[in-house]
Amino acid sequence: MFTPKNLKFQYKEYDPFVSAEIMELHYSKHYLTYLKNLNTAIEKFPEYFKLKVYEILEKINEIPEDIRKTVRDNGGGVVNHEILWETLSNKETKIQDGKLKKDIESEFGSFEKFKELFIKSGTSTFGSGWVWLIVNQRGKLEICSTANQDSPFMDRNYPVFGIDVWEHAYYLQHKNVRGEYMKEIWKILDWESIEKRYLSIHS
Ligand code: MN3
Repeated sequence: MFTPKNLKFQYKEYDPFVSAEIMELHYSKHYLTYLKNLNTAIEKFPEYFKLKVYEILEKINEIPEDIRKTVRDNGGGVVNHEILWETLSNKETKIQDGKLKKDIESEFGSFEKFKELFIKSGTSTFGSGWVWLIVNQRGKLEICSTANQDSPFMDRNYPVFGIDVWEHAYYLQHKNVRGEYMKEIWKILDWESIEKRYLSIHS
């Protein structure tokens, strides 16, 4: 069985950047449901419990057809949300000088430019999905979006961090104004954890 990863803070501690109501719903209803559905599907082929969920996603095309779609949607839902929980702080943060900042500046021109492109990409993603900073197969930083709960791991890209742009992530607080949500959640990105994720793929 795959077990849930805890949030780093209490629901109300993310307020006002992300409301307690949204955090609770997002974690306890959406995330835990993806996890439950994933476990139910994998129980039919329990040898996959030996892998990490992201390793299952990397070989999604080899997963028995019987459960492939369920694993794609729910396994993606699990991995994507766990990256989000890991990379969210509960207070306003700033990126520190380091390899990630340096590499973002050399790839996107400046950190501000990167932020602008990322928020724009999240705001304009059509329908439900995620926007990501990935390290692509050529080892380059890139902004991309994925539809539904598809995960960058399925394309053998490495997700450094991502923002959930499904309506369940913002609608109760920002209604249809997704750009406002993007700006608010951006403020509490935990750049220390994000840098750690970035450095871990180089080690
Ligand atoms: Mn979500």
